Amino acid sequence: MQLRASLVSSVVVSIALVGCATGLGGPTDGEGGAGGAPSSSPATGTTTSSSGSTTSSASGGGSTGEGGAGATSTSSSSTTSATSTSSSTTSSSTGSGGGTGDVFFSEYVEGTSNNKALEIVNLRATNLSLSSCVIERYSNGGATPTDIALSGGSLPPGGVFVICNSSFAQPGLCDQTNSGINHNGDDALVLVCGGTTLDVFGRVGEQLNWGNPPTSAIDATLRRKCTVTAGDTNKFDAFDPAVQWNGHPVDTFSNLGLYDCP
Ligand SMILES: [Ca+2]
Ligand SMILES: [Ca+2]
Ligand SMILES: [Ca+2]
Repeated sequence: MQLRASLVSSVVVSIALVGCATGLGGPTDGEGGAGGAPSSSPATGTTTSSSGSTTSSASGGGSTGEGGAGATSTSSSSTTSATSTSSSTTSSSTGSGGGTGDVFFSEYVEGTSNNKALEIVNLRATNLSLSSCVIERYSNGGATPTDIALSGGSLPPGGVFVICNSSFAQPGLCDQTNSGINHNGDDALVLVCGGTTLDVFGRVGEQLNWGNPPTSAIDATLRRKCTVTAGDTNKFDAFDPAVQWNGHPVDTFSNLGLYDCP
């Protein structure tokens, strides 16, 4: 399938893969490309177009970047401490979706133990300076946030950035780790870049495990619906994750670092 895919035009590949994306989705390729890369993945390590085609069964047009990001983040997997590698973000420069929206949370992981992560996508037409951004965590209905600064370089149009708890089970999927990524279902999370609120998960001031399984803020992985192209900028209105998110089983990591929308 790899060999064949590399010979077929990308248009045909995209169409074919869109068809199977919903059914099979990320599980095989997401994990193979990113999680499996450190030990043995011959397919996605170094090549460009063929690795893009291979991983695109999970991610469509943004695949080339994602493959690269998974491979590069291998280096960060050896340093599971508090900082990130900026190289992992620049490698996602060929991701798709740039210019079609804004910057927002594209995935939320509230897993077992310390398996907490957030994915941010840049759908702007311009680069995003990650150092201009913070995630504010309002714990347990509190009104005062704890700030988690993003580190790394520039997130290009269509690029995705993954920040995880420092003890996340698959650090190779993370562009940055920080012990402050420790939400457990009743904590509002706000993405602020350049002083502007770009997205809000949850409702500030309210302590609630928002939603219901499988689309719940607790014990689930949530991915933003493709109809969403900009964040929710209201911190204080009622929050129902089912409106803008799709739920997946707890500890699903297969789409971290990927953005599948057309
Ligand atoms: Ca909490
Ligand atoms: Ca809101
Ligand atoms: Ca994702």
